[in-house]
Amino acid sequence: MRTVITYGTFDLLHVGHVNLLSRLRALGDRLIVGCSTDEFNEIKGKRTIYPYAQRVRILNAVRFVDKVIAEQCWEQKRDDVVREGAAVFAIGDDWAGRFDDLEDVCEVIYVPRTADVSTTEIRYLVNAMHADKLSELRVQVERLSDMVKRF
Ligand code: C2G
Repeated sequence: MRTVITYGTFDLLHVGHVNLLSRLRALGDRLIVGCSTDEFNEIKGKRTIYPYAQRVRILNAVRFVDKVIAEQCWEQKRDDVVREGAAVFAIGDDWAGRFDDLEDVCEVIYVPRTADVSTTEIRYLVNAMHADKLSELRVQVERLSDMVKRF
């Protein structure tokens, strides 16, 4: 049983995350995901839309994921790798080089990120759509109030 382990926030799960989870699962027979807790995201300086419990539930629904654990700090990876008997630590190549120190306990692999998709971008697009809707509503309210004034 070849276990692969990875870590991340996985907020607003999107195709970049699914591509990564699929690729990592294919590296072994079992994929464990360390999902960043809300408290750890504060340390990472990341704001999330979905709270930790929802992000865990969504990850558990992904067929490539076999087990989800809490990621509470940067330093837990080594202990997790040993406890879970992980043969591979893998993560997107935006982290290339950052976790090479784990090479004495497991293989370290950085896989290419999926281009042109990110949680940040999705949040921006949703906000922009919301802003368009708001300005449309504002125009309609102004038209209505003009009509009311005329009667
Ligand atoms: N990812 C990807 N392609 C994207 C977006 C994300 O392959 N378009 C990958 C990232 O490289 C990462 C995983 O999906 O491997 C999760 O990404 P995030 O939720 O942004 O997690 P991150 O903030 O990178 O947290 O200790 C490690 C950190 O917890 C990683």
